[in-house]
Amino acid sequence: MKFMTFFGSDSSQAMRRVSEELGAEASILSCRRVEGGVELIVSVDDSASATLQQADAKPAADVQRPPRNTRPRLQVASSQSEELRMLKRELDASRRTLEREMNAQDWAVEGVKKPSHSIALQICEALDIAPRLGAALARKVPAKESPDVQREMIRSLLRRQLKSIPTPAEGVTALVGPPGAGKTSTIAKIAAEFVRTGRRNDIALITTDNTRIAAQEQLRVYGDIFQVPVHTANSADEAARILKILGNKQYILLDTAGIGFRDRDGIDSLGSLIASLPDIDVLLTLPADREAYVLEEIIDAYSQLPITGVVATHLDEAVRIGGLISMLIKKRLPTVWISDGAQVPGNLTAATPAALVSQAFSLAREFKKRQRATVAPQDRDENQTFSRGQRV
Ligand SMILES: Nc1nc2c(ncn2[C@@H]2O[C@H](COP(=O)(O)OP(=O)(O)OP(=O)(O)O)[C@@H](O)[C@H]2O)c(=O)[nH]1
Ligand SMILES: [Mg+2]
Repeated sequence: MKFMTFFGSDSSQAMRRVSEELGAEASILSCRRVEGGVELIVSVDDSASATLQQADAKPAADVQRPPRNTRPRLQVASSQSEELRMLKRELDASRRTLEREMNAQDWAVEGVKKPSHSIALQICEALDIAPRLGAALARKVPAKESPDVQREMIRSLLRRQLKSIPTPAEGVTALVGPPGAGKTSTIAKIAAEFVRTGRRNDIALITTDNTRIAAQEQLRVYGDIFQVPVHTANSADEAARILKILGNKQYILLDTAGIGFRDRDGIDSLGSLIASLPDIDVLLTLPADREAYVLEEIIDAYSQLPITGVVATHLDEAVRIGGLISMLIKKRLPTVWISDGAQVPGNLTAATPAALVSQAFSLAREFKKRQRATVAPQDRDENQTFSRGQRV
């Protein structure tokens, strides 16, 4: 076991450095605020660190870097015992807890730096807005205003910073994103809406997902139900050929295989597929129930694709969506659709900044209520985040 120290200007940057250097499985032993930022100490398994060091120690010309998907990561190999896998799960859970705690620390620091803006900061914190964006918003809200006015100003600032674009209804749209994000369901919901509004003959579906046995079948079942044609393309050439044949269709939706943000090779080949097809609109499907730092990893990994907008899914399962909103603002990504349930047809609406912001406030209110209900009366004063928190 070896110990390594990482430094970042804030907790998110330090965490990102750890995951860039060591993959996702490093275990974080401690985190502390130091001058100019945050310091993380992580433990590294010796065998993995040795492999990494050997690769790095070779002269540049000799370095035979393994393919990206076989790059040694600090992963528990599948041959290792169930006990180790459980340990890994526990470490993952503590990593998530640590991230939340560091976020809280970041908020505390912002509060100390700008005590006069504490009401606006507390509102942003309750929404789960990323600390840096929260601090920037709070700076724009005059501290002398009443809490109600400050809340309305934050609402309106968020609405102004978020962007949405009209839902596409012609050309070709590909849905991309991590596994299980809701790409196929969203495509089925859009197709169902075309059928409901008498445009069955205007639409066709193509799936390029040949990674899972059931993936193509899933879209075919929807196609059968709605009587919408579904085509399968197993290569870029095949996709191009099918698109040509479907030239008479007004709108074509392209379903793609779910690719995790660490699978750089997978995203590279998806990028090549998209690049080989003419005039294609690419929407990134983002599950709103993931933490902001996970969403950021997904967005960054997919940024090599010409993403024009986002389909925000799993909104019904999100505890708060300040993280999603922060990432959409930070990465300047407009939203197109919002999916808030698994039901097909249904549970899909055109996204607007006002709807997202209003959802963010109502989720934050529910979250705060639940927090209050679970904190014993004698502990309420210690639960600073919510006992001092502003009404949202
Ligand atoms: N609660 C909820 N469930 C959803 C939503 N969208 C999709 N699902 C469910 O999430 C699961 C995965 O949805 P899919 O549409 O298959 O996701 P996908 O992105 O196509 O998945 P892969 O093809 O495996 O990458 C299914 O059980 C869906 O019913 C949503 O907005 N809310
Ligand atoms: Mg799918």
